Amino acid sequence: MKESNKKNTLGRSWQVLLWVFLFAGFMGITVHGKESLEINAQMHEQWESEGAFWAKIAITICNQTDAAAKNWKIIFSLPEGGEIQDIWNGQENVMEENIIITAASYNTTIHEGETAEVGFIIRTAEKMELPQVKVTADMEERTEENFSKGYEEKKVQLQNAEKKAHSCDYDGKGVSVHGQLRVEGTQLVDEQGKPVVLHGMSSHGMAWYPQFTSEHILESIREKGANIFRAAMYTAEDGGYCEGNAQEAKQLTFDAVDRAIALDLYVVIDWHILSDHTPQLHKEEALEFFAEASERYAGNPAVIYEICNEPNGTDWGSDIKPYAMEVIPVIRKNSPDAVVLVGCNTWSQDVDVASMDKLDFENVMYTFHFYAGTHMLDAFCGKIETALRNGCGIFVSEWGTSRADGSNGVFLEESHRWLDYLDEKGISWINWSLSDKEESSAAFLPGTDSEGLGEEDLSESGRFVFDALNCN
Ligand code: IDC
Repeated sequence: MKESNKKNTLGRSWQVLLWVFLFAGFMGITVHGKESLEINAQMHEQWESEGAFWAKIAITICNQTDAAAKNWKIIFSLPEGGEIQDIWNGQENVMEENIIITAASYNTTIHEGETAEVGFIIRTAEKMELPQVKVTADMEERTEENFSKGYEEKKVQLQNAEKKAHSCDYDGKGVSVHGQLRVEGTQLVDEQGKPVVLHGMSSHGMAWYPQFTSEHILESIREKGANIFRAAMYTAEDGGYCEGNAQEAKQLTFDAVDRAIALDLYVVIDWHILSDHTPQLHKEEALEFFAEASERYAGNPAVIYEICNEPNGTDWGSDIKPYAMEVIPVIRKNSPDAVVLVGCNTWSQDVDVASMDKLDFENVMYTFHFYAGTHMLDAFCGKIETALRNGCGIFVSEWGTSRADGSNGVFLEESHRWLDYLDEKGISWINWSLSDKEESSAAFLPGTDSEGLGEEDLSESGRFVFDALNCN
């Protein structure tokens, strides 16, 4: 894996049209010294597959001026036969031998102190270096109104934008470093009280794809930067815990949890309700299961309990909350410090509803689930923000790059926007799923040998998500 990092500082002028030339090198033109439009281009990863070279490139434009930059364009050329395979936050146009990337519908203007990030995957016949890149933008004319904000105020905005664009609090470290987690305000924090963000992968149904929860697979995700694994134990579907398979389902789950603990990963034990709609339906089994699980893992800082995956067609106040109020004390009796995740109605989307009638327990987080092809960020982030405002910590214990049926897509641009948003909010996430099922949300291609896993076995979703596990 190779990383090159080229940064250029360029001046701006107050002409309506500003041309900025960026070369992969350290060229800078300073016009006004203290204010600039800054471009950062990085080649994150390069790999060889299908007889070609692939590279993931990310370009960030930071507008550090005090005017809006509009209609930006990124222009570069690729060696013969080279092409863009996938792009997010921008659109590709080909003009003779030039590739011109223009804005997506939602980021044509980069306001003062803000950034635009574009990412793409290129495929070339030969191994390549970061191409020379030229960027153009139209700068908004300065008016009294947009100039009146003080430079100091701008500077703080710029520093924040810079932080957002180039850093990430996530460090991928595991239980031996972070220890017992707890919830402070709405933020998950570690034993030292430092905010912590977990990224990881969920199993598919433990009864159906246990081979993708092997030591080898868990080690592979850890190597990619994961620090959490979720064992999804279906309750109602065929092979589910409440369908006459309690012993087998439990054993598969505990075995996987043990492997994750041995690898220093945090691990979520997920009571995966789905077609059973309300957690009340199998409450007795849940109480028994969580009593046993919390006794087995009593005091183990790695273990997090998710007590109902996705209630649907039910009600928070009359069904889910009362269920949580019975299950949480059962867990806390054995494992008083354990973090507990609670699902909400509408497949764990109605965190806003739950936040208006909160649970009266410490160290509880509410789960929000999304599938990037179905649940658009703009339409759903309001629910998260309401919940946060009401003091509820949010944990994305399941999300997919596909549509909500686990298939179609993948929707990488939308996924990217979601992950940026979660990073910004310091929200942990777990992706669905570790399996080779013929559905686009699966991280592996059909027929993958779980013991001989290689980069070529990753599906489009797998490639995207495994890369995002480690967001540096
Ligand atoms: C899906 C699986 C699919 C399986 C189906 C029903 O991907 O192979 O046939 O469940 O068992 C969820 C659920 C999760 C779903 C997933 C994708 O938590 O169980 O898995 N999804 O549909 N919520 C929204 C989407």
